[in-house]
Amino acid sequence: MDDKQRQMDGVRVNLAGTVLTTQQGVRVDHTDDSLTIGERGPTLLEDFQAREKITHFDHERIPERVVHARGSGAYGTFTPYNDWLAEYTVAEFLTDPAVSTPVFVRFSTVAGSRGSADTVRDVRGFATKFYTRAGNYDLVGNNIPVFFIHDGIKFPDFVHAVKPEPHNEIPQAASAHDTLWDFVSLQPETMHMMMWLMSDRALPRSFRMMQGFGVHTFRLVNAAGQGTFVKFHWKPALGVHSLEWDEAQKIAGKDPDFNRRDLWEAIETGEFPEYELGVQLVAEADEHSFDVDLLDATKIIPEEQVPVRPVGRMILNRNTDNFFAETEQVAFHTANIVPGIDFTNDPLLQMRNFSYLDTQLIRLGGPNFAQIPVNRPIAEVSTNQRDGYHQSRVHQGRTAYVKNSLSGGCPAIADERVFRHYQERVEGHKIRKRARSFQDYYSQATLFWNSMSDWEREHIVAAFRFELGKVDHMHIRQAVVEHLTRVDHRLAVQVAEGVGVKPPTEEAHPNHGRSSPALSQANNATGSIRSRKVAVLVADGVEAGPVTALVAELRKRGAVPELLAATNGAVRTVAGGELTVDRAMNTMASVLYDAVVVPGGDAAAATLSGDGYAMHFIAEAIKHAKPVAAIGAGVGLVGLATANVLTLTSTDGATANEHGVLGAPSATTELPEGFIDSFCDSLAAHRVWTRPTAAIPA
Ligand code: HDE
Repeated sequence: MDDKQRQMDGVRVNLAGTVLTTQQGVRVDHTDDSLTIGERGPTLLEDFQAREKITHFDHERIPERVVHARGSGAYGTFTPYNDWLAEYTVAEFLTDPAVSTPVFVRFSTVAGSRGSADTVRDVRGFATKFYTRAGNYDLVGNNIPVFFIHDGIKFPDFVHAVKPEPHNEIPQAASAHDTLWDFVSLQPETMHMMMWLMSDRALPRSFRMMQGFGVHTFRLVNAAGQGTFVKFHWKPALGVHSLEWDEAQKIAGKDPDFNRRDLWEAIETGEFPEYELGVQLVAEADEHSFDVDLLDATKIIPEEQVPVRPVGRMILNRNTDNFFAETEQVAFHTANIVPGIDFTNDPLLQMRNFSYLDTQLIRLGGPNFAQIPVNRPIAEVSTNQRDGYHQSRVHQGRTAYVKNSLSGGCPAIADERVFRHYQERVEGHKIRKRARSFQDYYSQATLFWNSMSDWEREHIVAAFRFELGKVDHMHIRQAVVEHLTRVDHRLAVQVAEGVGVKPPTEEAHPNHGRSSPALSQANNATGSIRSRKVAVLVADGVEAGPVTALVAELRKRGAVPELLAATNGAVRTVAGGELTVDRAMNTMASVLYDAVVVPGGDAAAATLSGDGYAMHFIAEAIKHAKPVAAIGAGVGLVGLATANVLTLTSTDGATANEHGVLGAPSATTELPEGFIDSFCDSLAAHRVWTRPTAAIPA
């Protein structure tokens, strides 16, 4: 049991073995009918039981978050690897490997409302509450390292633009509409972030397969009071992987809880999500040695310039007991910091330090939200703050002020392990003006574009075409293209051609040619197939030998194969045995899997070839660039499913063909050597993004 669990123990309620009562503890014997006069008479006001129940029900909802309303949370621990960071910070939770700090993490989308789908094109929130022994520290980050704007005063404008349009509340959780792109076209500091948003980073395959970033430059402070600039990074142990856009849209219908379910199931099955915390450090003396301003949250420091140094590991190992009590009521605040960490003058961060506390007051209904179990520090809390809505502490004694003589001077002012603000000399005129050093809007958008692999670029172009193609006003499409030409001329021309506006004629702003390979997802895979879901399509007459071997080996390596057939139950094998079906095909879809296996057996293949759902299942997996393995008669099915648009099968049985489809047509009793390894390699690489899928109907 970790510290946080222990601390929550007094408030957990388990109704097993209890009897039903009212809120006042009065036992009740009849809850199905309200109190009336006679069988058909009016309901009585004195029915306190019904009134209490209905009143409570009427008040069950609290306002959803203005942004990041849709979220999923889990508990875990963070442990530093060693103490190397102690030179830079006094924060024990980052420097003492003997201390495992409990955490609560909430992942979220930004634009959609609480019930919206998980797989929309959006930034993902990655907010971590560290319950440290020195108080709570909240690292409230995103899965994209930069932001749309650089001054917090623009945030309401941005959010109003991206949210559903006010006259008709359309579209839900989508950026492909006029107001967002109107905003973008008039606020070019958004360009870097928009490149990320149009990339696959906005479509994570799993919360367990995305990076996290603190975004702002923060400050570490050591025992001598010296400051060092710091950028925080989370790197997922499973590598960075994304969905395909068509797939993401379909999942939004087939399983709107796709990412939430993935997180929940991973933890339930002991496949604990893991992330490494890393830091980029910049000495104060080097603050001005970059070609961007470190206080500008629309910029990164390329990892090639300042390496990300590993600090420790976070493991999420416990699901919540109650979504509302924990995930909904968790209150993050950028100003929840502990000794050893401090702010910088980043104007976005400064405004957040106001906003998060303010928002909790209205959302959680008063100033005592830190007493809600999920928000309670494990550090001792001893304040003179009193009363207010939902006060649940019973303070004893007659003083609520310092200094005092009546309570022995308690709580006393500590003189060690206290938070001391970093001392920074600041001088200047009071002005309302954009910093000159913030006015480079394009160079890092270009850096991002230059760092992408070919397939990532294709996806970005397709995303711009999709999004702008949904914008009704042609002048907005044109204006965005004019900004894009300052990012990269070829990109702008391709987008313009796709959305029917005038392509920019000349390259007035030559591409600077610099890149940062660390930004490409192609360089962020880890070779693991753990928890990847593989659909195995079966029917009566399946050749069991080879597929059983494949399934067993996939399980052994940590993947999750599932057998799907037209109906639940079992299918008969050629040899007269049975294979248990995990799921009926009509309850699932290929978009919910990472790969598909089509086993052999003539009768099974014949049945599946006549099942439109099965054929669509295969075709769609091919369309979405997923690894596909076909065995024996299954090989023919793959060709059939895709109307032979591509040459899809190789015949040697051990290596995937150029389109990443693995076929072993003559394997009846056992698989060719190397088949399983090839399939696993392909699964670890996640997708065969080079497969030409455009012509495949699905
Ligand atoms: Fe937030 N943001 N934000 N934000 N944000 C909120 O706080 C806000 C910004 C982020 O899982 C709200 O409790 C302003 C950047 C996450 O509960 C609100 C500005 C980044 C979460 C708010 C920003 C974020 C929030 C809504 C511009 C990435 C979800 C409810 C100055 C580094 C936390 C709430 C959770 C939530 C305001 C900018 C990330 C309204 C004013 C930059 C992950 O307070």
